[in-house]
Amino acid sequence: MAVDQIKRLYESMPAKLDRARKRFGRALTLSEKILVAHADDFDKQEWSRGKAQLRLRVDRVSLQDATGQMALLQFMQAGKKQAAVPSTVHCDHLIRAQSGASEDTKRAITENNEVYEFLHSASRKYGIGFWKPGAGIIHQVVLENYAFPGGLMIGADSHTPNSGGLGMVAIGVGGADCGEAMAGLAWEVLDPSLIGVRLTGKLAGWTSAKDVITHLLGVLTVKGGTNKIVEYFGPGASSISATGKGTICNMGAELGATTSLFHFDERMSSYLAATDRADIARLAEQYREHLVSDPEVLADPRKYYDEIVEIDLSELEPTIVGPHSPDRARPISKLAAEVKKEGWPAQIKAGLIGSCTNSSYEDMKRSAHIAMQALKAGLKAKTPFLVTPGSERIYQTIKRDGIMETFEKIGGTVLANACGPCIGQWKRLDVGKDESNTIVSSFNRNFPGRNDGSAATLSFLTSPEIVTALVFGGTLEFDPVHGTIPGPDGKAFRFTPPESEELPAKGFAKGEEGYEAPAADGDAVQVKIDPNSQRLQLLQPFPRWDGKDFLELPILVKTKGKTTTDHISPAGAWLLVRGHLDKISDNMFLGAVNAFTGEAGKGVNPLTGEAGQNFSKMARELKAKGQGWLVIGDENYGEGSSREHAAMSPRYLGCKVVIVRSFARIHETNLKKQGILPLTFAKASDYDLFEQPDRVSVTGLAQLAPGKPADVVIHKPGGKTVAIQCRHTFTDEQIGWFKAGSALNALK
Ligand code: MIC
Ligand code: SF4
Repeated sequence: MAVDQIKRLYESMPAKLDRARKRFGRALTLSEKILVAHADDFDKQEWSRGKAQLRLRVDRVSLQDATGQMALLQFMQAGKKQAAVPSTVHCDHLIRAQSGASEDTKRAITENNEVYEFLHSASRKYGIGFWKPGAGIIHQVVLENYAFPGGLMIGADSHTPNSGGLGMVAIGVGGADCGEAMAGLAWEVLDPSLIGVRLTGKLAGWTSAKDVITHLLGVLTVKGGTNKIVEYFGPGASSISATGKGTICNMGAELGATTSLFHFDERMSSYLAATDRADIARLAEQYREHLVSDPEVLADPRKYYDEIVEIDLSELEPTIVGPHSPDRARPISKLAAEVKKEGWPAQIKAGLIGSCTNSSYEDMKRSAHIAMQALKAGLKAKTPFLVTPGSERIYQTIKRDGIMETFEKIGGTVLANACGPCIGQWKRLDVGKDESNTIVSSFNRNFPGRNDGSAATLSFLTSPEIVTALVFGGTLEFDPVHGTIPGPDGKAFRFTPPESEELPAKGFAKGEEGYEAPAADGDAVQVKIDPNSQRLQLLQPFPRWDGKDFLELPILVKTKGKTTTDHISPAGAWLLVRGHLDKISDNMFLGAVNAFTGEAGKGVNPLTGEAGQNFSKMARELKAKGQGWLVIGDENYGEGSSREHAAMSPRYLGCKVVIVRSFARIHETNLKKQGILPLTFAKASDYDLFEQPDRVSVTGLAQLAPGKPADVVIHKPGGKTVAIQCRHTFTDEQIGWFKAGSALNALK
């Protein structure tokens, strides 16, 4: 965003915030200031945390190449000439990690040519900035170029909150939300509750930003942040670099939080200046009082936040989380005992650092500091070590400063500036399929099957410096903070804590940054989609609701336990067809654990009674017969990625209703947007009432109204029925989406 637009926003803030202070009758938190400053119509807007639906005007939209395909296809259906707000597309998710940066990027460009051509031509046409493959991971590139204090951004990726590290409200959403904002509509979100995290003490020694968030995940769990903003403040905050703050906000997505952010401070200023934005830093300094909470809030936070968590950074220990869930946290010193108790394989098969969460200069330098110590002591890495830099700037800078050489000396491979192994784009040949094994990374996600497609891989997440040290221990039983490993001379070797400056002393080195501006005349550009494409398919509108109740629907799947969007619509090889709804729908529920059988990806065919059948295949059979179906789900259903394929595929294959114990925010909205009815049990234990042969009706749909429970009847095989009540969170407008068949239909 141009600096004069930011200036206009800042200039408008004092008056808007004063109005809000008057109306609310109190001082404001930073989150509220940013939301208020972006209200579509402050006076008409109702403000009530956890209740009101906010209509906001966003400053930016960011898209990546996997979810961005659907976002753009939906935007194109709106028939606009240009994106109404500054937007960018980042090609990062489709590069497969195999042999190192340069070959992997070349291969990706050949393999994904069609998709890149589509994204490129659409970007040129609609006034969208285009970041080429290899330019970097969306969140790192956005942090380096676009994020700014006090801004509001949405992005079609759940880790969009990374920009909270620069004091921005940055929210992950589905592609439909992005398409609508780009079409010029106000963007809606539930007025979030606020968690205040008060930081005292100082980060020092081994402890890093990653430990703040992995620790907090242990405290709040993966659903603790749902429909909440996590706002960090307190004297400890200034001991964390801007990129460290980015790490914390990025991984706040794992809390299920709407977003996370820090108050503006001098660490943000230095980062802005180091990334060629000294003008924005100066402007933010000038408007500082509006880019932090009011003094009354800081003096008595409990009065202003719905929850308060206190973290003393000086007491915090390096933390490691996993396997299989990012909230399974413990200090590294307690890991060895747990590994023994649980019988997890202690040997580490791979160590990976980088990703959008942890690939700052500071992260790389601290990791290299550990690697250097080991090199000096003559130690050898015991496991493969993979590094994914977040951007071309980071890559060029670590190359110039000898950091890359250090990683290569310990046998590490520097991969492309892309998501790679973090999203399952990792061609791994060292372990057999279904072979139980352990990996450690500095990434943010560790759901089963996430990195290498194998649910038998146990993935642990921790800071990059701890990952680097573990690579030399080769086992989870090694605690790099307190323990020793044998050196080549037989003597015990102990690492000293990692050290690094936060920003490169010589500034960031720049290579070919990989940005391409949109065409001057968009009208002259044609969007390239081959009608015979195997990768892209133009969207057909979903059918309108026929006005009838849903009667006696079969249960396609009742999922048990964690059902992330990775379980509903896996990534990895399926990324190839993210722009082709029909083809990607073959992956539907491949990872979901069937509550009736315990099997993943398979169920009993409601038409034939046959067991062990693929969900997508069964759904297609039902669809061919004109028979709708429903899904029963567990807690925090749809956690994780923002991919709306997890809602579009079920919708496309005939799903009418999803009833769960609870939803993750983005997925619930995605279901609504695509015309599916998301319900939650009024009584969580009602989940247990559903059995495989049951049929389920949802009645009174014509009277569907905000706040009014929905009536659900379970029909048992003998003719017995059980009536239960379910809740929904539809607003009037959203009921309109349901009736129209999708939000997009309602728009037209
Ligand atoms: C992720 O980290 O899960 C992803 C891959 O970045 C997703 C987006 C996607 O599925 O393309 C996300 O976080 O939203
Ligand atoms: Fe990419 Fe992983 Fe970040 Fe998602 S979490 S944007 S897959 S690096």
